[in-house]
Order: sequence, then structure tokens, then C-alpha cells
Amino acid sequence: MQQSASVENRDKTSDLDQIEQKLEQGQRLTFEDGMTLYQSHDIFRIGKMAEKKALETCGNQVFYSLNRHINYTNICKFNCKFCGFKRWHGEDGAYTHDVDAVVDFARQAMKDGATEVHIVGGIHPGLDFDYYVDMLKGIRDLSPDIHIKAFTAVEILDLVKKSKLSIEDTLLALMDAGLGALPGGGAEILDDDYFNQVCRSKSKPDIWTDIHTTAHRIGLHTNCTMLYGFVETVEQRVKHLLRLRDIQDQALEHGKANFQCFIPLPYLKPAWISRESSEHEESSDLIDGLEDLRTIAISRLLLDNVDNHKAFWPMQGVNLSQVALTFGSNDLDGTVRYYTIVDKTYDNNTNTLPVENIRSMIVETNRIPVQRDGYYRPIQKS
Ligand code: V47
Repeated sequence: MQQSASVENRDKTSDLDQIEQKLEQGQRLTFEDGMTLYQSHDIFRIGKMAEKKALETCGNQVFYSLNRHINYTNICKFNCKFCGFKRWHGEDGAYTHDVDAVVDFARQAMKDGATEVHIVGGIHPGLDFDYYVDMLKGIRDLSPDIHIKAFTAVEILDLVKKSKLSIEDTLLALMDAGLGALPGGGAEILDDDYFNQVCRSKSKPDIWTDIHTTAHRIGLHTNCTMLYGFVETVEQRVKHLLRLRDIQDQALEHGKANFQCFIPLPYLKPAWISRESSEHEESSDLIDGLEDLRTIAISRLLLDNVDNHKAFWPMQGVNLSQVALTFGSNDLDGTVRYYTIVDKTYDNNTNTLPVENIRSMIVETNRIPVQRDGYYRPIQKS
């Protein structure tokens, strides 16, 4: 027993040696390398590799922004199995803000110093295309400078249907109204079987890809995400990361824009599932901290062509997000203020972090905090 355990350990070490060597020689990691990394218990060694990669890619700086997340409606016609945000029309807690209210949220955010708003909502059949265009125009009228990152690919697909335009023309109309970038949501795990199991009616992996690829082609930057710890396999995670890498390769070669940032999102069990847990055996319990760090680090190593990797503190938790800065992340999102996509965060609904806290979290990791704009450019302070 003793002997076979040590042989196994030696094999694992030599596998990691090989991966480290590949990284040193600037070679790309493969699917098999991704699986090896996930099977290894040497989380700190993997973390060190990822930290090195992050330092080589982004230097010693860690980004944050002064931002605000705004949700215009939680009414949604879809029924994704992981979601705690959606409400049916007429259900307790369902809301839809009119355009003026959304513009007012943005106005208040700007008064508080925000340079960026992140706007998403449910797929509400009762809102027409003009609602979305007027929302963007209303916020753009407040300021030519506020960065508007809005509407996941699933919302864009809905807007394509509502506008009766092509994907490209829909995006162009939204850009004309003020849209600055697409957030990364809705990718979940880009795998047909996974989508069939988890969110069959919502969309398809190819459509998510198509919308982001079109955006890149016409000069609209986007983000990408991975929802992990729900029902997916490790194999599906690795394939998802490599699929994002392929999309980014294409964008960097042919596009006018690309993925600006990757955000790994740990599954957080919604309250309704906890209440009905016996009916939903497929929803696992929360993923643990080492698995979060492993996923953050492996994402940095596999998704080697997306410069910025975000530790999204409302979902990763504040403390783990700080540690993530030494496991390959280089962006802490921002001040956020309200986050309601998940109904229970790791930090008991901590919804905002004062900028001083964000900066000191970064300084403690021996990095330099840098406030960024929506295009990942440092904001110069006068
Ligand atoms: O698409 C939904 C995920 C996403 C749960 O682009 C859940 O800067 C965990 O994409 N547990 C929306 N995850 C959030 C998102 C995002 C967040 C922060 C920054 C950016 C960015 C994008 O949240 C959804 C889905 O993948 N999600 N429910 C849940 N219970």
C-alpha cells in the first residue's frame, strides 16, 4: 500500500513537472493537462503556477472599479435549475422597474462616484425592444463617459427576437444607444448535454458563442463566465475553458474586440432549493474553498489568452477573493453595492465593499491597487 501510494505521488509530481515545464516554455496546456491539474492534490503548487502566469500577463497590479449592479426586472420566462433570482409574473417579490427608475439608479450610482454600471435582468416577455434602447439612451444622456455593460447573451437573443433584426444589427442598435460591453453571464457550462439538463429552454451553447463572436467581430467587447459546482463534471469544466480559449483565439486574430475578462462563478444554492431540497437531489451542496481556488488557478492556466480574471467577491466571498489574488486572479470587480442575482451570498449578503477595503485587501497581497475603467484602462487620478 505504502509503495503504491508513493508511486502514485511520484507520478502526480512528474505530471505537474511536465505541466510546469510546458508553461515555462510558453506552450499551451491541453485537455489532458487540465484533467491532470484537477486530479492533483497539490493545490499550492498549482496556485503558484497560476500566480506566476497572472504576474507575467498583468504585472503586479490588481484592478477594481467603482461600479453598480442594476437589475431592471426579475421576471423571467425561463426556469434554470440553479437560479434563485427569477420570479414568475405576479409572484411575491416580482418586480420590473420602468426606464426612468433604471436611469435614476444610474444617476445615483454616478453621484456616488461609479464609472460603470452592470445591468442585467430576467427574460420578461412584456418588455419591448424600445424599453431596452430607451434605458441605454437615458443613461447615456446622463454622461458620455459612464460605461454601460449590459445584457447577457440570453437577453440579447431575446432582443433579437423582439427587434426582428439580426444579431449583428441588434447589437449595433444597442451600441448606438450607448451599450459599451456585454457581461459574461449565461455561458454556464458550454455543453449541449449540460444545457439540456439545466436550462433547456433558455438557449444553446452555440447561440451564446454566436452572440459573443458577432460582438467581437463588430467591435463590442464582452466578458465570459463559468458557473461551476452545480451538476457539471470536471471534464465539462475543462472543455468549457478550452472552448472559451478557442473563441478568444478567433477574436484576437479576426475581431475588433474580444473577451476582456473571465469570471468563474461558484454555484450558490438558492433559498427555494434549500426549502425543497429533497426534490432536487441533483443540486449539490456548496463547493469548498480549495475547489474554488483550484478552479480559479486552473482557469488562469488554461484560459491563457484572456488577460483579466476576476475574483467576484459577492459570490466567491470577500476573504476567498483576497486569497484568489495569489491564485491567478487580477481583478476584484468593484464596489458593486447591490447584488441580487443570487439570493444568498457567502458573506451573508454583504452587498458593498467600500473602496478603502478593496484597496487594502489588494495591498495586503503585496499588489498595487489600480482603479480601472470599463475597458481595463487605469483611471488616472488628477
Ligand atoms: O449567468 C445564476 C450565474 C450569472 C447562480 O461580466 C449563479 O463582469 C451561482 O454573469 N449560483 C450572472 N451562479 C452573473 C454574471 C456576472 C457576475 C459578475 C460579473 C460579471 C461580468 C458577470 O450568474 C448567470 C449564472 O451563470 N448564476 N444563479 C447561482 N445560484
